[in-house]
Amino acid sequence: MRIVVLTGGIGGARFLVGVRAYAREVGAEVTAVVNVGDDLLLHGLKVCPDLDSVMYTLGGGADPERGWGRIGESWTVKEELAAYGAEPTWFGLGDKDIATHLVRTTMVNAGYPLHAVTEALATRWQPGVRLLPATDDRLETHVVVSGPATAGDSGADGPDGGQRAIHFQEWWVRHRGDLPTHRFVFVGAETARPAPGVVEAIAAADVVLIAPSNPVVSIAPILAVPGLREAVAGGPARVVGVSPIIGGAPVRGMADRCLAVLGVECSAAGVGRLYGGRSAGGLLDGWLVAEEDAGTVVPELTVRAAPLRMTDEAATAAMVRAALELT
Ligand code: GDP
Ligand code: FO1
Ligand code: CA
Repeated sequence: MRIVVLTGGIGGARFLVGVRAYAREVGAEVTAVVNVGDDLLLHGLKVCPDLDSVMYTLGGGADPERGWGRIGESWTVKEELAAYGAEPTWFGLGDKDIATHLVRTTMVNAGYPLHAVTEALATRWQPGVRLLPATDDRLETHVVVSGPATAGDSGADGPDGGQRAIHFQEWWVRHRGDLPTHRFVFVGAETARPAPGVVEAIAAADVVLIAPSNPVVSIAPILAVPGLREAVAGGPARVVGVSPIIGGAPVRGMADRCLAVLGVECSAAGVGRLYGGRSAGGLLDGWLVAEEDAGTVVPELTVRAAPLRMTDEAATAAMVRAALELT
């Protein structure tokens, strides 16, 4: 059995721990197609937050509380950079984490495509599933905001007075999204190509799972890569999604704020409708919601309720089993 998972970072990484456990049980092979929209260049280093969250979490090196970066981290370089006033100081790179970015940046500068770099880094971490970036090309989530620009803000003032685009990380990490926000833009999406192996994995899959990741800034940037949405919607595999929203709220993070920008209701039904039923032109055959949201109805979609909190590997594996029973 072959399973493909579309995933972002922290939430998706936790989900993949359950998918891996389930796959070991039934002898399935798993390919994770990971969002690259969060990626950014800083201090000369290429940082890939979602790929790293997934790699560290599956490899046992992630800080379980933060969900990103390494466990047992130190921040000496970060403090030294701040002492030089080297911006941005609002995005902290841990000392251990920096080694990952140095290896990645060295390989990218030597001409290796991101999927090859990811494979090389994963050799150390042995995540137990195949990790593929959605694309090797530049695709960055930027956020169009307005409101007073503060010193050091990136993005130029747009023609419509005061609106400007800032990188998703600046929007989220520096401003916690507390700015008038107009839309999300996936810079580079028009010319990005699926990374080698992605379309093939989807075409060969028995099941495609959409992780309970942030639908707006984790899953949408994957589907924005030309050819990927069609590969999923038009592929042979059953497609099942898992709701990141329980009882009208995200379990953590800012998916509520992102959905509000799109004018999508922050609910299991709202996100189910956003992905849409495949027979109605959308993506999904099945939609797994929390027991709190039992009774959710999405046109043209089979909805099922199950415990949806990823408290540990066994709970998540049970969630995965419930999702696969929808296929
Ligand atoms: P990010 O890229 O680091 O933000 O991580 P993801 O986009 O992959 O996942 C973030 C999403 O995971 C959030 O919208 C959360 O609501 C969701 N999430 C986190 N923990 C759980 C959980 O235990 N159950 C469910 N259903 N969703 C969760
Ligand atoms: N999130 C923060 O809130 N503050 C940080 O300083 C920060 C640093 C950081 C460094 C490397 C990395 O891979 C992730 C980091 N994150 C930080 C988390 C990151 O913004 C999120 O994991 C995702 O991009 C959200 O989807
Ligand atoms: Ca993310």
